[in-house]
Amino acid sequence: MGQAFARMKFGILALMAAVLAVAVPQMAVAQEAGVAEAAEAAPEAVGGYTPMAPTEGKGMPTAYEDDALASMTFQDQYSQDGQYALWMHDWILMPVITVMSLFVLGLLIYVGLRFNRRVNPMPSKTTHNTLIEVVWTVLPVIILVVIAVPSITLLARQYETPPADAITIKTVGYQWYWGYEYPDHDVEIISNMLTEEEAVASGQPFQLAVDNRMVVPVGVPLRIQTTAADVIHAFAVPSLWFKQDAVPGRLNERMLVIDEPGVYYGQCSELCGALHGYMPITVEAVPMEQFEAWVVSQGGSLTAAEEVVEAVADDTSAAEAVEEPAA
Ligand SMILES: [Cu+2]
Repeated sequence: MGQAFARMKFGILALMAAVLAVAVPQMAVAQEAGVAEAAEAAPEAVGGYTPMAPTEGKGMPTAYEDDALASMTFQDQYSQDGQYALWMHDWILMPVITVMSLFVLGLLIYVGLRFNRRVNPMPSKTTHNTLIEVVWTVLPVIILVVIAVPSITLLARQYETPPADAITIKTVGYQWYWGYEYPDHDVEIISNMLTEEEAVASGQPFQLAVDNRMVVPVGVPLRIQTTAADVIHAFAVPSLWFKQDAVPGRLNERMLVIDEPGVYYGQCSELCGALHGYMPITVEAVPMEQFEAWVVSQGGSLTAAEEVVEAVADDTSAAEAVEEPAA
C-alpha cells in the first residue's frame, strides 16, 4: 500500500504543479501599476497637439488590489489580432486546460482509491483494450486539431505584410531608452522614463510613463520596424498584442492597426542590462488630424514621404531619358 499510495500522492502533486505552472507566469505578467488619482495636470501642449490623458485600466496593467482576476489575465485588447488571440485564450485554451486537468485529476483519484492493494488484492491480468486505446489516441488528436487551427490562423495573421501606404515607424532600442523614427514624416524622437514625481504629476503610472510618447494615427496600418543600437531589446505593448525583438544589425517588421484612440503602455521585454526595467513604452493613438498636428509640432513634414517618392520617380525617368537615345 505504502508505495502505491506514495506514487499516487506524487502524481497529484505533479498535476497541481502543472496547474500552477500555467497560472503563475500570468500573475507575474500583470504587475502592479496603480494610476495616481491625485493630479490632473495634463502634459504640456505643443502647437496643435495636446497629449492625451490615459484612461484608467485601459492599455495598462491592473493592480491585484483593484481587480484580482483582471490582474491575472491578459489586458483588454485594442487590435484585431489581440482580440482574436484573447478569444483563443479564453474560449479554446483555458477550457481545454481546465477540463483536461480536472479529468486527469479525477482519474488519478479514482485509480488511487479503487485499485490500491488493500481494496483490490487480486489485480486483473488485462493488457489490452482496443476501444480504450482507440479513444485515447483519437481524442488527443482531435484536441490538438482544435488548438492548431486557431493557433496557425493567429500566427498567419501576425505575419501579414503591411500595405505599401502603411505609415512606417522605426523603433530603436538603446541602453536604456527608446528612439522612434518616422521616415515618412522626417521626425525622430527619444523617449525616456518619467521619474515617479513627474509620472504622478501627469496622472500616469510610474515606470510606464515617458517624456516623449510614440504618437501614431488610429485605425490605419502602421509598419512597425524594430532594431537596436547596442544589445537585444524587445518592443512590447501587451494591450496591442505587439511584441517584437529589437536586434542590433537586423530590422524586424510587423503590421499594427490600433482600433481606438488611447494611451497604451508597454515595456522592453528582453533582458538588456542594468536598467532594463526602466525603459518603458508609451504609444498614443490619435485621429489622423491630431497625428498630423503632432508631426508639425515635432518639426516634421507631412509630405516627406511624397517628396521621396517624387525624387525616386524623377531619378527613374531621368535614367530612362538618358538610356532612350542610346537604344
Ligand atoms: Cu531593453
